[in-house]
Amino acid sequence: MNAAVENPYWMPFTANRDFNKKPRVIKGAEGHWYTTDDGTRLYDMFSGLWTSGVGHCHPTIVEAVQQQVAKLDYCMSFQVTNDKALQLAERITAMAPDGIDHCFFTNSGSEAVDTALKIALGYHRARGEGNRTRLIGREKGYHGVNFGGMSVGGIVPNRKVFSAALIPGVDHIRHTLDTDRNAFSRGLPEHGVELADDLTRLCTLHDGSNIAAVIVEPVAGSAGVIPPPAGYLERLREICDQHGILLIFDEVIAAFGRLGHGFGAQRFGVTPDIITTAKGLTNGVIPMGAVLVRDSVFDAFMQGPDHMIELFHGYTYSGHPVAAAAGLATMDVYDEEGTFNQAQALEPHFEELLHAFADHKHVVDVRNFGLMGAIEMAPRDGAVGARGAEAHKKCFWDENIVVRAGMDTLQFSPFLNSDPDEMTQSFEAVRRVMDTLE
Ligand code: PXG
Repeated sequence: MNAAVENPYWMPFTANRDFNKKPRVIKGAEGHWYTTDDGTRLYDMFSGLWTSGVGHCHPTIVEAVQQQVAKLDYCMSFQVTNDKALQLAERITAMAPDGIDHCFFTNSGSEAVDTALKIALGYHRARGEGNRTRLIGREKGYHGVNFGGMSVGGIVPNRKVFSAALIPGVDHIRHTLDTDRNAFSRGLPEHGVELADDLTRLCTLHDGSNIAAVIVEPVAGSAGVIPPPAGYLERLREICDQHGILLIFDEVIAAFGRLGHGFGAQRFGVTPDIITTAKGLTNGVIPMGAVLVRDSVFDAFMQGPDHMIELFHGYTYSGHPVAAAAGLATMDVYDEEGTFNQAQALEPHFEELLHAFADHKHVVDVRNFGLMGAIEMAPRDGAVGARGAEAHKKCFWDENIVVRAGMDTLQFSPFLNSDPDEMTQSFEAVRRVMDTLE
């Protein structure tokens, strides 16, 4: 065993050796706070991992899970289903934009993305357009870590080692981060709608009739919160329509209140053909993802003999009853507590707190939309990411707050039902940390 790593747990997206020098272990949570193994309380500025919008261990969801696991712990998901999965599919398609009426369950966002890509390919083939095989992503996009999502994704370190195994026939449109023109924008940046026309370039190059689908996050999350330029998503929709290309919104982060609505599509007034989601679907309590599709997409598969499986795809745990029960309870909380309105009401305060960092000596950009926010710091000479990593550690150890650092960009995903004063105090703590950074 590597002497520096005695811990058998190989942690995901983690500097394992560094972590093991001084492990940070969380053993409890309630509302907006975590508790560590030494009893320290930590304020969570990231809502889990964009997951837990209504807070940790919400009693309504906890109780629903407890009851369900004692009643129906599992049931086969092929040719049979359970009552909770049916109810949840109804509930979230009712919440989805008009015309999006079918729901396929997965266990994560990565699986939702790979499922959506397969559905796009199957859709065109079922309609006699099997030549439409090309998939288009966007630079800086994050669509999970499975082969499809990694291939359409555009975050370089996630692709680098696996370059030879990326699926063929994938291309990318340009990202929309433009700090020269848009730094310190509040909400949607003014410049850059023309970047959507990069899709026209790819339609010219490959001929649009060969392209199956385009996948984008409405607001790029993992790459450091990159809201789309005003008018950009509308333009993408137009170009897709011109060429018969399916538009997929990856709403693993954007759905369920993060942008103040059930779905980001509703915030933007742009309806895609397919939506992928996860995270807030169960408030992070039990892993679950979903792919929502337009009627026309579903209908295209419904042909051939009735006894024949229409889509040869699915997971042992698709529509798991305990996950679905968590999802239903989460939807109850969203309705009963008016979570999406709470989130909208917090936006101005969150925006003020973030943009107050604009004058900080290390800060080169501040970006926000809905309850997604980022403070980008300049990298140190020859040590990209070091300043962000130090900020992350100091927030944790010195200020007892949990933030997320992607290289030198601090990211914030406040609870949808945050207490405004706690939000203020947590940003004061971030400033104290940033003031100590070289
Ligand atoms: N799509 C999007 C847009 C995501 O944000 C996934 C797909 C994959 O979901 P799963 O459930 O397979 O992890 C995500 C996940 C970050 C961060 O630092 C974000 C995610 C994962 C890890 C880190 O912002 N989002």
